[in-house]
Amino acid sequence: MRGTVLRAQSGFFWVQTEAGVLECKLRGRLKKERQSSDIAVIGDEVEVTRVSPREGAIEAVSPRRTRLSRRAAGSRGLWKEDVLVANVDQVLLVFACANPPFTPRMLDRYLAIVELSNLPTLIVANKTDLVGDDQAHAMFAAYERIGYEVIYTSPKTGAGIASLRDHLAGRISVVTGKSGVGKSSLLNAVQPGLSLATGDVSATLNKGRHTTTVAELHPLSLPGGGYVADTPGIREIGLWRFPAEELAWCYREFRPVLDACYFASCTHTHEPECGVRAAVERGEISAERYESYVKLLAEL
Ligand SMILES: Nc1nc2c(ncn2[C@@H]2O[C@H](COP(=O)(O)OP(=O)(O)OP(=O)(O)O)[C@@H](O)[C@H]2O)c(=O)[nH]1
Ligand SMILES: [Mg+2]
Ligand SMILES: [Zn+2]
Repeated sequence: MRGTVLRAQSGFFWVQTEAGVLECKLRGRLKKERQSSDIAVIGDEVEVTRVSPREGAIEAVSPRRTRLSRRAAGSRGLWKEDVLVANVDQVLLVFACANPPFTPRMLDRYLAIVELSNLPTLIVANKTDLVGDDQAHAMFAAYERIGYEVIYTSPKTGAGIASLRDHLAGRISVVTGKSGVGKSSLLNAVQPGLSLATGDVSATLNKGRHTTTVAELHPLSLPGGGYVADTPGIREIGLWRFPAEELAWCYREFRPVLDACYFASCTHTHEPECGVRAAVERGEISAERYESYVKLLAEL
């Protein structure tokens, strides 16, 4: 049978199949072939055989369409890729228009991480009721101009919930955003009873407590199905070992002018004949986004 991994913990995998959810282990053969901790992760499409009414064995894992991964410490000072979720269709970055206040710099950080993973992004501007539609649109206009899709929502008034539902239907989505922006409220509005631990988990991590997080895909009862991934998300991935030379490419509106730099290794900060800085001067790249790039680069 074909199935989708919903949850993985200590060598056990909960796989959604046409016969319901089966608790599975990996066939020994798979473990020998690939000596890694992420042979199967949530979101993976797998082939299972049933060994009892509720149990199965994972025989094969299909090639991943996309992945959300983290760079983890490897042996001899090297890093290794640690896949958190497979077959991710989109990452939802949830921000509140107010309370907590909207910080474009934080959005830029998240966007850079998602761009590096080559995953589509949907920006969710939540709590529009607190500032009004006009101001909400003004706050995110710069991101729409550079080609990001933004939806404007408020679980309080119901605004944008139908649109959010359409975007989630039939896809695997990772939802992230800092504590208090309204992720749980939004998902509850989409599907009552659906509440994720995302923010709570990152809040715990920030306090430095050590918690084992169980990543999980929550099935959606929407047309075409769909899943929302419950993971610590982008925060946990962070900027650790982010390749500085790829940061400019992760600012998507910089891409068309990167060829115009005189130096192939241009960092776009001080070099002469820099295509990015020329584009900032011509007003094609916003000064805010450029400053945000320079600050983030310095951090890396
Ligand atoms: N005014 C207003 N308040 C909202 C809206 N959405 C959520 N809230 C409130 O914002 C607070 C935080 O919402 P949550 O849904 O718990 O936020 P969260 O992102 O899940 O937070 P964590 O779980 O801590 O990561 C709650 O008091 C909500 O009632 C909204 O659209 N408008
Ligand atoms: Mg929450
Ligand atoms: Zn340059």
